[in-house]
Amino acid sequence: MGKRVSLLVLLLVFGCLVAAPAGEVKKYAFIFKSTGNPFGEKLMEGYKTAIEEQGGECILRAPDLPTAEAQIAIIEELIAQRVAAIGLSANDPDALQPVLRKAMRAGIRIVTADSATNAASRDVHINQADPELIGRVQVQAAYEMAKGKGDIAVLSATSQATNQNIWIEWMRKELNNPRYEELRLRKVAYGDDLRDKSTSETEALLKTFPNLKVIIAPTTVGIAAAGKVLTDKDLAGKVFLTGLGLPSEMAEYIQNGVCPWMYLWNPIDLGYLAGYAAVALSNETISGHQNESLVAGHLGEKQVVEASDGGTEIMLGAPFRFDKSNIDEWKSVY
Ligand code: RAM
Repeated sequence: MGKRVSLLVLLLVFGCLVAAPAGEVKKYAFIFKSTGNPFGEKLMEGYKTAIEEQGGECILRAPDLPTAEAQIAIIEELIAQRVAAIGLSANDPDALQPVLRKAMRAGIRIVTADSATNAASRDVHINQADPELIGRVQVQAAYEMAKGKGDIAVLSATSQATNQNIWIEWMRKELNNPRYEELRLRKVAYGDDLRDKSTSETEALLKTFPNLKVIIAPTTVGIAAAGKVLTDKDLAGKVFLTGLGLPSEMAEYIQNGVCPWMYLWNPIDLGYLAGYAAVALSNETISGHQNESLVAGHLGEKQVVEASDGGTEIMLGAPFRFDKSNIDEWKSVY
């Protein structure tokens, strides 16, 4: 009896290993930058909805710390699990290339969302909004808040984050306009998308630059941490905060005047679009080339276009401005 059971188990295991049964449910993974980031959780929620809507199985992963090394280890595991596609928000544009090329050679399709890898390491990128616009509007907001002059600082995520670095490049280009002659960018600090580090970096900025007028935080983790520091120190109306924030985390700081306004896009839709791209790539409905179109569930039809790094991308939409007039409507959505 025991022998027969183990033979059966052996046969079943062997059967699974040699060939995936026809019609097997495909697995689609998403790897965010790190755990403990509500923006990443919303993004992955949207990805999961898209995958399950299309009959796939979804695997969601994120390392404890936002490093390329940690993401490499996860990608190795997913290659072994023979997933159909990997979606990811990359912690480094180039460091993941060898492991992502290995995944691609194994037939796994790669779609980046939020933070891209270089063009050679992906099939397509899902871009939240035009990076030039994202960078420029934040400087324009700081200018208005500072009434044209004074010290400003940026509180970013990690120093390797592709998305934040592109936005900061555009901030610098905007600052080159003579209009901003009296607005001085004193420092770009890195809170690594960790709440504690973002808090201590904000405190250090306030200490080092006592005349600081505005902090721009192009990361939802950074802006929420800075919002709390400025609120606790009673600095509303003295040091202003703007950047990219989740309405659910920032409503309090918009209401109390610490952050007069900020921007973001819908992270759930961003993940959802990535999920549709992952399935379409795996089913070969699209190959990730320019001019293809993708029907992305409730988001409708989207175009694959050329990206500024020579690869391709699909754009979600335009950044949205949140202030006292609309924050209540959005704080329960994301
Ligand atoms: C943080 C992450 C993410 C970024 C948002 C705006 O949550 O760094 O990558 O897109 O902020």
